[in-house]
Amino acid sequence: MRFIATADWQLGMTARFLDGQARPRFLQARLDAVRRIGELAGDRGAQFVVVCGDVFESNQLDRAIISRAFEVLRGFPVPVHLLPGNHDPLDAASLYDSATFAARTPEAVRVLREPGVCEVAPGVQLVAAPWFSKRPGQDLVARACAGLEPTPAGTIRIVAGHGAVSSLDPDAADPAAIDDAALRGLLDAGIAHVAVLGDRHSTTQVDPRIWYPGTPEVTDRAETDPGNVLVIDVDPATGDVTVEPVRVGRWAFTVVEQTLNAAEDVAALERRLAAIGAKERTAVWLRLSGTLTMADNARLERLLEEDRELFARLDLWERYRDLAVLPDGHDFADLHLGGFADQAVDELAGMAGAAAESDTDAESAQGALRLLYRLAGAAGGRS
Ligand SMILES: [Mn+2]
Repeated sequence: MRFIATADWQLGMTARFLDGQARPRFLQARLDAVRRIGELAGDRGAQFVVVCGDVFESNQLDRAIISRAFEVLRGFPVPVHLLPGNHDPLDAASLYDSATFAARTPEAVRVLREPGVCEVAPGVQLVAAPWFSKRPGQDLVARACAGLEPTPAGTIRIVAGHGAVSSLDPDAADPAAIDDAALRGLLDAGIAHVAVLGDRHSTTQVDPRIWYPGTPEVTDRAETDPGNVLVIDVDPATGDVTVEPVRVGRWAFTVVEQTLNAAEDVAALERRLAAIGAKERTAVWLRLSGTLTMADNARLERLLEEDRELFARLDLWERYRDLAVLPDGHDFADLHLGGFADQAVDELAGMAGAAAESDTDAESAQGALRLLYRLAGAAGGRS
């Protein structure tokens, strides 16, 4: 029995960090990824798709987002089961209870509203753990599984939940964390064959039978392996589980780190940016450090200005901006650090100027001066 597990579609996510022109493309890209999931389900003979929470970015969405999502889901060849997560919980303002949702729900769409077992195909059950508020205050997966007898022979059972597992949760005291040790125990006891979870946007194997599919299209630069769904096979005879991550995402969020101390470093950055493919679907955060002359900095500014029009985003990551610009004709004498430091600057300037360019002492002296300049806060007029 084959199905597709996915999660965290975050439809309607606005991505303010992208350039204005890129935002509508990104919104569309999330829907395109969903369309590819439907195609994949058809191509691979999956019986259904389960989306483990955060299908929508929030309960307060433009109606057009729901209509456009439905237009895509209407093309799905198999049922698609939507689990409400922390972004789209079944609370009083739930999008799943809105008039728009109710009026136009496509044939293929089923909302997993009830915690516990739900028959999705002959001999196939989901154990759903939907969210009813943003702060459930308890392990919803444990609650959904409570009191279940072992899976009857000939039946396949899949747990579908949302939230951080305790072994990967930085907030160990979070009462809503999913106790993955206990969940493993339930799988060992035959309560279910496999568990699929939303919330973590990077594809993650917690255990060979406990997985986060991750988001099918990247949402944040911190994600390590986004853009996948899972094609999962459960052997009805043996209960063996096989999981295959399949890429459906097309966008990339990238951090580019470069130290810039000379013209050739700017040229190297230029080559690195040129080598990135599909720039219109790539957002780049630059972490630049070093010290440039006015002329080299002007070259850098030109490069960024030109490339900015190609990328979905290309900008300095302000938190990691550590780039200084030397005024023209700067001889370091105006650092005015005082006392021994001034004396050290004089000595370094002498060393840097005296020897040939290839001389490693001169290079280290220049490096030390650039560092001093940067540390002294004389960074191109910024204070
Ligand atoms: Mn999410």
